[in-house]
Formats: sequence, C-alpha cells, structure tokens
Amino acid sequence: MTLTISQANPRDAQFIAAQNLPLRDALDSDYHALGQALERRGVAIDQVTKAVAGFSVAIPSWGVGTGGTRFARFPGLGEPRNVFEKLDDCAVIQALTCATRSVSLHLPWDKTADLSALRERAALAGLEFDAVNSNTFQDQSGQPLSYKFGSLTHTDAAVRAQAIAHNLDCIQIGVKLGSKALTLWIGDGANFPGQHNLVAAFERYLDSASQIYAGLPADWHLLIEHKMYEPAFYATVIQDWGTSLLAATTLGPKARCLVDLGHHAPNVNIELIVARLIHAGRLGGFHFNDSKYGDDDLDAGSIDPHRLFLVFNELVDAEQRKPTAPPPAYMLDQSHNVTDPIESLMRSSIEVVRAYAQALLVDRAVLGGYQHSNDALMASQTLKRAFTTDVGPILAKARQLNGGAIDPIAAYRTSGYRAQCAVQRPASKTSSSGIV
Ligand code: LRH
Ligand code: MN
Repeated sequence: MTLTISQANPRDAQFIAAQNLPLRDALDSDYHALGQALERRGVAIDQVTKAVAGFSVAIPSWGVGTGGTRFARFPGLGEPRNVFEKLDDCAVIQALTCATRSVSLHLPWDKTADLSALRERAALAGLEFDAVNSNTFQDQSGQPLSYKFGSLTHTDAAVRAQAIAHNLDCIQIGVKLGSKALTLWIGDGANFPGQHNLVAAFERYLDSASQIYAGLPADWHLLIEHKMYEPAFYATVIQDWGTSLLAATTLGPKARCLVDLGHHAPNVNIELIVARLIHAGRLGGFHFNDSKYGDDDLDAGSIDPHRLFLVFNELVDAEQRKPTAPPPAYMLDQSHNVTDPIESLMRSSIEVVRAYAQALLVDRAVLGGYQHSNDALMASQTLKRAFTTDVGPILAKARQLNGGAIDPIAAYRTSGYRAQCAVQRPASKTSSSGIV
C-alpha cells in the first residue's frame, strides 16, 4: 500500500465511521463473548462500558511536541509550533479516543496574547482546559531574577516575589480559560549537604505558597506535586508525599496533593501513597506516565501496567466507598522522545482507561470476604482475575459509542495527519536538548 499523503481529516466523523466499518462485526462478537463471560461473574458489561465511556484523562500540552533528554532532543516531523497547533493535535487525540476531553497547559510555554481565540479553538474541538502548570524551574528571556538557586524557596525575597507573581498570573490566565486548578511543581532543592537549611527552605516554601493560595478563586484547587529528585540531586524541598501532605494541610482546604507516578524511588508502593492521600481527603490529581528507573516520563502502562491497575484499584475502591467525593484530576505527563507524540498519547490514554475498566471488574464483596478471613491467596487472586481480564472490547465499544475510532492508531496512520503537518509546519532549524 503506497502511503501517498492522504488529505483525510482524522477529526471528521465520516472518516472515523469509514475506518470503523470493517472492524464493527468483530468488535460486536468480541463484546458479546466478553459480556457473557462477565455475566457469569455477575457483572453487567454495559454498565462497565457506560462508566468507561464517561472517563477522561487530560492531555499535557507539552506532550504533543517531541520530547528530549538532557543530552538531546530529536525533533519529529510536523511539530506543533504554538499552543494553537498543540490544541489541534489534542483535538485529533480526542476525536479518535474520546477519552481526553481536556488539555493541561504549561505557562509560559503556552503563553498567547489572544486567550479568547484559544478558548474558542478549544471549544470548537470539544476540549476544555484542565489544571494550568506554572514554571519557575527555567529562566525566561528577559526575566529580571534567576531561579538558578530556587524560586518559591530562594533565600532572596525578591526572587520569591517574582515566582509568586508568576503563579498568580497563571491563575488569572486559567480563570479566563475556565481551568479550576493550578499545578505547582518546583524543582527547588540542594545538590550538597549543607547547601540548604532544610527547615528554613520548607518554611520559605510555605510562606510563598500561602501567598499563591490566597490568590485562588473559591472553586479552585492548588495541586502540590512532589518529586524525589531532579533537578536537585541531594534534597528537594517538596520531595515526597509526606511533605506534600504537610504543605497541603498547612495551606488550607483548597490545597491538594498531586501524584506523578515517575516521581518516586523505584519499588515505592505508589498505590499505598494513593490510599493514604484518599484517607486524608487530600488526593487532588495525577500525572500518569511510566518509568523503570527515574522520572523517565514514558508512556503510561508501557513498563508496569500492573502498577497502574493497582493505583486504579484504590481509586475505584474510594469511588465506591465515597461516591460523592469529586474524582481527582487525571492527567498524563509524558515526554515522547522516539515515538509520534500523538500515537503515544492515544495509546497512553487507552492504557489509563484500561486500568480503570479492570479496576471496575474487581469483585469487591468477594475481595472483602477473603481479606476479612485472611485468605491471602484468594484475595490476591480476586484482584489478579480483574487485571487479567481482556477489557479491550469494552474500551473499543466505549470509543465507538462516543463516536471515536475502534482502532485509533490505525485510523490516525491511515489519515496521514502527520505527513500533512510536515507540509504545513516547516521544521524549525534549531535542535536543542531538554524535555520540550
Ligand atoms: C516535573 C514535571 C512537572 C511538569 C514537568 C513538565 O518533572 O513532572 O509536572 O511541570 O514535569
Ligand atoms: Mn508531572
């Protein structure tokens, strides 16, 4: 099959319907077979599909461009050159997966003078704006004071004031775009013992963050994102969930904790951290990705899908225990160095929805019984049975019912969208390093 540059629009409903046509019968028979198997387990497949069709995970605007490492970034074809083109790519992901209804912006990377045009572009694509992210981990050109030695915790009050002002500015931009949260991640920390007074640095953080907190609208959340290390390599001010929870409880009820799966030491039990933050009523959001060693920002579910399932097992357990509690903000946060970012974001959103669907299949009454009677093996088996159920037909049916593609990657490749972008978006000459 010669791949001429198809001019198909992957967001077009007729194009998607045409791609689904040859796949429909096989999906219906797979769905029917799974439905019968689940019925024998007392599960109504259509109920699970309905819940799955309502699930959504936000796309990071910084994820639709090719990412890099500190060594190099190898730009791909047809890279988005501004926030409007990033939104166009997010719209393709949403049209095909129907599971990514919102976009999380990063400022000032996504700064634009015309916020109403941006809001309109998003509305046309059926997209909303999720949490906005501030950035005091880089110096912008023309920035008066440097963040080399920190931002909200810098020993110089003027630098702290500059960082606070930037965060308040992000909130104002978010308000104009309809966001309801500010994600606050700072890289502040020390590379050597003695470089920082560990207590004073945290107290400066609390003082600065309280001034940002004071600028939050009534219906907003401040999502505090902890990270074990990088760019600081000895001590990070907001290093772990305990410090994040301490900060959230100190700041006030609108402050919540955001869990980025890549921000922990290998083998840390992240689902346990999630359970604790749920207990504390302070679980505010997630940055889903996967990793084997550090903050590798790999595609969610690509390295350890069981860990993702165990996190969703805690979330669904909480959902069923406290149905009125608002769900945390679900977002992806990834860096796509060797794949087409749109393909990686589509399959990552599918893997996140897969973990949610599998967690919905856990027979919690039976599990509770085995846990109560200390039947460790059958308790573990009850979870594993849900994890090993192929929920693929449910995920595809939910996409189809939402008007999306039964096979998003195949539809995307057939559309030739990337090749079209390569023509419309001439490559920038500059190559650089760094995650974006
Ligand atoms: C820090 C982080 C944070 C973002 C950045 C792009 O590692 O996870 O959430 O601001 O990545
Ligand atoms: Mn993150």
